Amino acid sequence: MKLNINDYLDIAPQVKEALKNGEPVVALESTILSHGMPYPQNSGFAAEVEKIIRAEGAVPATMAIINGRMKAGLTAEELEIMCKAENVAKVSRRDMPIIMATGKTGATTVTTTMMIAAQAGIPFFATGGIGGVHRGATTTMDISADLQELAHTPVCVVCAGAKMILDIGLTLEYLETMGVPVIGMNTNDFPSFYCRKSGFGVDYNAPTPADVARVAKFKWDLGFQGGMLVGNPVPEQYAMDFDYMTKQIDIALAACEEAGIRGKETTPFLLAKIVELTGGDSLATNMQLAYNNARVTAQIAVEYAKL
Ligand code: PSU
Ligand code: MN
Repeated sequence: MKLNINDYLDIAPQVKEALKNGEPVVALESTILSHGMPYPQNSGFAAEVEKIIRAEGAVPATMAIINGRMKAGLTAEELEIMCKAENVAKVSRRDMPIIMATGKTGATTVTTTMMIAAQAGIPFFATGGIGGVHRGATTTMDISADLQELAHTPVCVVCAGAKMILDIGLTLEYLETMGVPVIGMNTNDFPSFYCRKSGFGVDYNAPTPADVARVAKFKWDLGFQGGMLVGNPVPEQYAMDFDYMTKQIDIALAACEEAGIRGKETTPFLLAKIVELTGGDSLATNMQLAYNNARVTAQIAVEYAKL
């Protein structure tokens, strides 16, 4: 039986129109809303991100699973459902067929956002931070499915780096093994989410969004499989102190261990704990870096559409 993707996927009218005309579209995830930020701050955030993308001349497409159907582009009402996050699962690749078959609602991670973006034909995606190799992974084997997805799915993900809750060195090793280009947006250093540096280098320091678009074109024109990762540092005025954040993250990791948190609960637990420990300061930084990623991703998509 031939797949008719329309049996499973709803693309919002404005997104469909833009794709038909070869106009730039930017994919967004919903786990950052449902399991990454508190309500109601996430609600204002969701609206602002979409506004920033439109201001750059691109169309935003937030991904989710609603009542068992994949969505590329949400209405204001659907965004509110994801932000309120009542009975909203966190959906990774392994969860996707189950959530869909049982008609449930779930938020898409970087992994599942990439999957839907690829199905819809959207090559650029803005997020906050990606999942990666967790500290202590040598014994826990906790490696985010995001890294496998970057290896196989042709989407360019723009993030503010990876949080220090992860082992950034091992995360970059994994990406190298999987053949994923890691590009710095005007930086030689892969950023660490709250901070502009991590101490680990990137494969290429791209001076402008147009340079990222060119790498994407070469990679995909040549038929190389898989995605790309762009590390876009948080703007200087919103960056947090590296030593202070290192301390807070160590406290959060100890609390996670203490509470016996495992598996898919780990990342949401750590994110909420860090917001609590920093008295909300980290949330403000989280929002600003995501706005900055949305802006740059829209610029990359606009440049790519010209090539
Ligand atoms: N890291 C962040 N913020 C987030 C996430 C990660 O700084 O919101 C979310 C993303 O949706 C990412 C997911 O894809 O967590 C990774 O979860 P896990 O570590 O369980 O793979
Ligand atoms: Mn994990």
